[in-house]
Amino acid sequence: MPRNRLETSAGSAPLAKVINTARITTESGIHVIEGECSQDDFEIIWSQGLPLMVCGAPGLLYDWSPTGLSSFLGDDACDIVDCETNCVTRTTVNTFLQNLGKSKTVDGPSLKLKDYPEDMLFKDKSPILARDFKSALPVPMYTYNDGPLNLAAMYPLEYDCRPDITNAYIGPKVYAATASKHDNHHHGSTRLHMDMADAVNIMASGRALWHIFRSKDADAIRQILKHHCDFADPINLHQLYVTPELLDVLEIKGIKPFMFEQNQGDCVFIPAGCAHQVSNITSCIKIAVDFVSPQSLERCAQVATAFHNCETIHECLEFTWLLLYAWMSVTVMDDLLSPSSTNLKQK
Ligand SMILES: O=C(O)CCC(=O)C(=O)O
Repeated sequence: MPRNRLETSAGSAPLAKVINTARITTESGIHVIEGECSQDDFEIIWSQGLPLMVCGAPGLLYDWSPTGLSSFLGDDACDIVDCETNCVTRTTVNTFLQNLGKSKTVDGPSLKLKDYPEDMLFKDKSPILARDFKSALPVPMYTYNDGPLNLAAMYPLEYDCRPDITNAYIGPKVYAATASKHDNHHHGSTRLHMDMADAVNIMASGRALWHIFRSKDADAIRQILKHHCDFADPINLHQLYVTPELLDVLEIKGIKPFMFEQNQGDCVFIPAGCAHQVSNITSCIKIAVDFVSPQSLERCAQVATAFHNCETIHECLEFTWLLLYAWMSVTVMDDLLSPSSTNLKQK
C-alpha cells in the first residue's frame, strides 16, 4: 500500500492535518489545504501567524527538473555553498544542475545553489519560467508581485528597485541542492533562520523535511539554544541546524516546531518571523518568492528591529520605506473612494 505522503519516513505518525473547511482545530501538525486554496481558508490560518502547506494545486506546468531547468537558464557562473562547511566554490549553473540530476540521495557533500539568480530578476532570466511560477502561486491577492494585499507591491518603482527586505531580491529565486542528512552530526540544507518578509516556497522536484517554529517561540529558542552552541544569536546568525538532539532539548521546554515533508508541487507558506530550517531528503529544486501581508506587519517590524540590533540597518531603513509607500497607497485609495473625493465627483 502506498505510504501516506504526509507521514514521516521513519514511522506512521501523521505530520500534518488536512483541513477542508474554514473551521480550524489546533493540532501540533501543520495545516494543509488540499487542492484549490480559497482566500478565506488561507486567511483563517494566516491571520493566526501560522505556516501552512497547499497541496495538489494546479502547480507548475513546465519542466523544472535539473535537465529542464538547465535548458532554460543557460550557462551562468554561480556560487555553490557546501552546506556542512559553508565553503563557497564557483562553477556554472549547468554543471551544477547536471550533477544534481545524477545525485538523488546523500552520497557526497551537501551542495546548494542558493538565491539564484544573484544579480538579475528571474523574469529577465527566464520570462517563461517566471510566468509558470506566477500562475502556480496560490492566493494571488497576497503572493503576486502586483497583488493588492501584497504590501511589497505598493513600492512605486520597478520591482528590481524595490526594498531588498530579506537581504536578497524579493524573488522569485531558485533553491537547488543535493540531499542532506537530518541527524546529530550534519547541518541540513538550510540552517535555522528567520526572514523579515513572508514567503511561499514551491517544490518543483524531490522531497524535503521542514521544521518551522511559531514566531512567539523565537526568544525562548534563542535563550535555550544559546547554551548549546557558540552563537550569540542562534537564529539570526543563520549558523545553527537544530539537530534531533537539540529538538529534544527544545521539546522538554515545551517548544515543538511544525515538522513536515514537502513533496513535488507542495507550496509551503512561511510567515515572517517564524524561524525555520530545511533538510533535503533527496536532491531538490524549489522556487520561492517573498511577499508582505498586512497580517504579518507587526512581526516584520519586530524582525526588522532585531536585525537592526544585530547589524543590518540598511534592511530596516528599506522596511521603513516600504511601510511609508504602503501607507501612501492606502491613503490615496481611501481618498479616491471617499464620497467627497473630487475624482469621483468629476465622474
Ligand atoms: O529550501 C530551502 O533550502 C530553504 C528555503 C527557505 O528557507 C525559504 O524559502 O525561506
